[in-house]
Amino acid sequence: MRIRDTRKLGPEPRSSEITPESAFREHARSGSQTRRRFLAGAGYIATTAALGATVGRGIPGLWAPKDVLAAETPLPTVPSKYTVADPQTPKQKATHFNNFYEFGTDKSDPAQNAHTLRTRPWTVQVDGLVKKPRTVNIDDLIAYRPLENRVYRHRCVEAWSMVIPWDGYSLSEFIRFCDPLPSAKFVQFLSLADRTQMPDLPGGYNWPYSEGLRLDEAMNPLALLTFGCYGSVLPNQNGAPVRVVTPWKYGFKSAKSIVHIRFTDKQPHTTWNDQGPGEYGFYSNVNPEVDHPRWSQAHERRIDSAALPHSVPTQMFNGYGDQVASLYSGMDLKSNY
Ligand SMILES: Nc1nc2c(c(=O)[nH]1)N[C@H]1C(S)=C(S)[C@@H](COP(=O)(O)O)O[C@H]1N2
Ligand SMILES: [Mo]
Repeated sequence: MRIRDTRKLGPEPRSSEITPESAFREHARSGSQTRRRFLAGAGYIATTAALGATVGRGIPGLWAPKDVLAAETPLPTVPSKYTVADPQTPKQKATHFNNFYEFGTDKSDPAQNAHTLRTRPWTVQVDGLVKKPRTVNIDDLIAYRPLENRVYRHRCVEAWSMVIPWDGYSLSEFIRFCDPLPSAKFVQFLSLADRTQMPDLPGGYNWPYSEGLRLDEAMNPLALLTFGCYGSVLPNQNGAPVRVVTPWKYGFKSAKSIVHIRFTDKQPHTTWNDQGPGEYGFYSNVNPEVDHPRWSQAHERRIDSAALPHSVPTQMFNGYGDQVASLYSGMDLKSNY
């Protein structure tokens, strides 16, 4: 598959630069009018004076890293056609019942412990089968495209689910920018694994957390490169400062706190498949007809605005079949679980 971005990305950075700031700025500028207005309303000091003056420190006038460090920092978002009618999960629940094993294996651990994660400075390394390996600054990445507010169902393989408004843009947009070689067939996402920031990093796992997608899955518009939820920057426990969200797959496919994106020609290893190969496959599409060896996947416990979790039937591809089923035509989804 040839997926080079044909749109203008601004001048090529000098070979001495590793970060494509100029290219990201070019894009940030086109949307900057609306964003400045939004940010002014949100209490930001909007200034263009420094535009271009700093390198690798984000988009001046859009992002001040010291502000972004604060929890609850609002993100400028645009409405999205991607939404569902299901009642949303209140933010309090979505941010206090988490899986982020690097901060402990109980659902309440991440909210309690993830404050030790430092999300600035933060870079994402992009390499493997790409035309040009790069290291991208997180603030440039955030400003690269307008951030859509997308409400997705979120189904964990453990059979609980939520409905969460995420803020981000299609992963495909960034992959086009990365310009993978025609030989690239998969993309791997690696999370941060740093004992100094994750003192409870549990033993027995193959850190760093690794996940992956086939490149055509990653290019599906539903796959979201995610920087926020509920209109604000991601809380650390939800995978700050950047994660992936693939709503038709079980939640473990969506790696949190990503520091490295690698394009490969072979299926990358994935943490949960390493952990339990008979229980967690590479594809991990939500499928009510393929049970986990230890429990049924036919229903899920929906955690939403109701006082208590309630059972709802699980939908094939989590209800996103019209958008993703064609990716798997002719595939046996029972053996490719
Ligand atoms: N790095 C990392 N990413 C991760 C996990 C993890 O333990 N570590 N857990 C996964 C699982 S099992 C789920 S269900 C979702 C949970 O996301 P949430 O806490 O934002 O709901 O994150 C996924 N991404
Ligand atoms: Mo999960």
